[in-house]
Amino acid sequence: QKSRAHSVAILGAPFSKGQKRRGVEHGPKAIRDAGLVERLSNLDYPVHDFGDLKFQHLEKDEPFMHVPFPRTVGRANKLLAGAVSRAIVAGHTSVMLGGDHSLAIGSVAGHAQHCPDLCLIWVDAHADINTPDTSPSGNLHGQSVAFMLKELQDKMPDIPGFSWMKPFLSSRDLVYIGLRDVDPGEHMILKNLGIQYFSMRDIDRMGIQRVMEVTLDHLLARKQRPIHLSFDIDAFDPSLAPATGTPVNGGLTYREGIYITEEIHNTGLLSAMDLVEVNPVLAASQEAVETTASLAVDVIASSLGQTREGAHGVYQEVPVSK
Ligand code: HAR
Ligand code: MN
Ligand code: MN
Ligand code: MN
Repeated sequence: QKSRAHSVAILGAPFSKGQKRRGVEHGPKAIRDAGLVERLSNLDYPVHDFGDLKFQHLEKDEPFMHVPFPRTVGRANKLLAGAVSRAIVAGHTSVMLGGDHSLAIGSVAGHAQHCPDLCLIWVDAHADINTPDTSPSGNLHGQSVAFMLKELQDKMPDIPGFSWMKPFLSSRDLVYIGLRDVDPGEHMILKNLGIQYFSMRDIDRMGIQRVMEVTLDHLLARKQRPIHLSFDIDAFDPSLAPATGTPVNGGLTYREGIYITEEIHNTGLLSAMDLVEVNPVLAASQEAVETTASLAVDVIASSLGQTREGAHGVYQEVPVSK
């Protein structure tokens, strides 16, 4: 079915404390510089760029267990949740530009405040479902989903900075696509909770067309509901998205990535999305930055309705000069 024309809100989230490498806070600027707003203006709805959120710097933020910057990450996500929630209430499709993937906590939580029946599609090389106890790194960008899931509530300690939120998502309302670097504890959780996921091996076996069919059927067959798409640029092969903090070989091709977003657009149910982990500082060259950022723009534009077969609308019939 066709989506009704919907306005788009762009929210920049220049934040990097969900992991230890510098530079991912420059993701929003790199994505805008690659022409995001111009590209979206070719689609037929208003685009509002609300600029960048201003995150507070906390002087004193001791690690919790081996988890760094818990209060800084918690507070940033609280701020982001409010911004996303307001964008949804105002009737926009929310597009959050990261920043690291810990920001999905606030983005999905804010979306869920007004769309409690939302479902989540997580496109990523990583599952980001570690708890502080299973996390090998301690980094919160590898734990975002664990904060959301009701089924993991009793496995999550009280992490300072996160008392503003409660888990809100059921594990059956989540599907992963693109996984190829999953920690042992994460694999245990995926299996234990029966979470639907498609690893790169599954994509090799089934093809991306079938993967999307099963994904959308799993999430939408019982009822139509708002979709949150959380897209980590490292889902793509590093040859396509080199400017990112934790690249993993054997990722999505360009066509697989765009097919995913086209299919999501075609449901007419996309309500909010994240585009995260573009890190311009880690690229080997300016060209590598531009390749990665321009891919991010393609993912967002295609999620919002840009097609590969072109668009009619300008012409009612084939024109002839008189
Ligand atoms: N699984 C590893 C950890 O928990 C690395 C995951 C983080 N990398 C990301 N997120 N870019 O998708 O530390
Ligand atoms: Mn991620
Ligand atoms: Mn990742
Ligand atoms: Mn459309």
